[in-house]
Amino acid sequence: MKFVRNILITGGAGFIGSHVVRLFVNKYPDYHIINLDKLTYAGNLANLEDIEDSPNYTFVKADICDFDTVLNLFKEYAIDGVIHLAAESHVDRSIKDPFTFAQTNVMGTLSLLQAAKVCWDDHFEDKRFYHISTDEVYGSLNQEGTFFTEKTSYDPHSPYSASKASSDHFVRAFHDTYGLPTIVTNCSNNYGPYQFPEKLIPLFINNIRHQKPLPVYGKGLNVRDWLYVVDHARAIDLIFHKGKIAETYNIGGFNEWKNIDLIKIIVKTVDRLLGFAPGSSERLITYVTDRAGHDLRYAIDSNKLKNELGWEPSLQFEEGIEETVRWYLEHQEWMDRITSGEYENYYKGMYSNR
Ligand code: NAD
Ligand code: TDX
Repeated sequence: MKFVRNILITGGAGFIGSHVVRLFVNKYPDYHIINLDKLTYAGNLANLEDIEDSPNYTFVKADICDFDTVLNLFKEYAIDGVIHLAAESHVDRSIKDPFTFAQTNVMGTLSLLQAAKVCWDDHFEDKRFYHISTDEVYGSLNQEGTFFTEKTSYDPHSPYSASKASSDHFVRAFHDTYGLPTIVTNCSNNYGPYQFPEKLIPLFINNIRHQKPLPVYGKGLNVRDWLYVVDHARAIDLIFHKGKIAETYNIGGFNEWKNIDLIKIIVKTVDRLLGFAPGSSERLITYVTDRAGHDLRYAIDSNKLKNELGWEPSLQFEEGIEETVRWYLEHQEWMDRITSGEYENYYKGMYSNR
């Protein structure tokens, strides 16, 4: 079959990537979606079982840092668009092992940029290199009522955010130096189905289910802006098609929560759905040593995206959390499969140091 576009999505077996792959495969049957993923501990093909046999979908297991393989892929599939999500994504891991973060997030991004540049060979019409990044590159907001805008200076504090900031700079440099048609978006914290249970929301849902301690870093007063992952995928679709080359767009939910308040909502919801006495699992809350360099507050101003492209989150937070908790409780097998083996050892190791 001849496809009208051949799109390389990296990191498609991860949390956000799997939602983006699913959306594109289902919505655009005339696009060929090539999912390039190394399947690290965070990549899981079970996230894509519902679309894996689609005629417009191809999975390739490879490392984005392997330049020759990436270049061959660009040529073999005549790639004309890239949506780049592959990354090491967990801040706590970056504190323990910064090298892997620099390697994948910086060198891997550079390898993709260079492959696009070489393969597209200055024929940039109808081409697009879209890099997915994070609000964490902007640092921390210490004053209430202030927001990160697209003009906020970068001020990353963790090895994770430093590596993402570096990759963002490389992407913009490839536009400014070679004219590569790039777009960057910086998004706030995502939540929803298929998130690896090292991240706050799925970790806490799972721990409440098993009546295990809920490790709250510091005093639980750090603030994050939460966005339902399907709304992020919708924004990516819109920006990939309608965003302006060389622009940056912030994506967020205008939905700030102090960790401890969010945790109490999760406790209430899980307790209700599992038939525990309401709020009884609050006794599992355990304050632990704070994360090193823990940013106090993130809050995104996504008005540019709203005003220029008409995007807004579709789901209210209460609905999103209810749906998310239900999903994890109904997908215990998925959770059990990925919380065994390597992850179990890592998790034990993390807390033995505290
Ligand atoms: P994730 O950790 O769930 O998934 C990352 C995926 O990348 C996995 O499938 C993994 O196998 C793959 N990968 C890792 N290293 C690779 C390599 N060297 N080569 C090929 N594939 C590799 O991450 P996520 O939470 O879905 O985040 C996806 C992207 O979105 C990342 O770039 C992240 O920085 C960004 N982001 C995430 C959030 C969030 O809240 N999760 C918010 C804003 C931005
Ligand atoms: O056990 C925990 N206890 C706790 O108090 C964990 C895992 C987290 N936390 C706190 C730290 C943060 O303030 O909860 C907040 C959220 O933590 P994470 O889920 O680890 O997310 P965060 O560090 O905010 O980063 C996430 O959002 C931005 C993603 O992991 C990044 O990939 C994304 O760029």
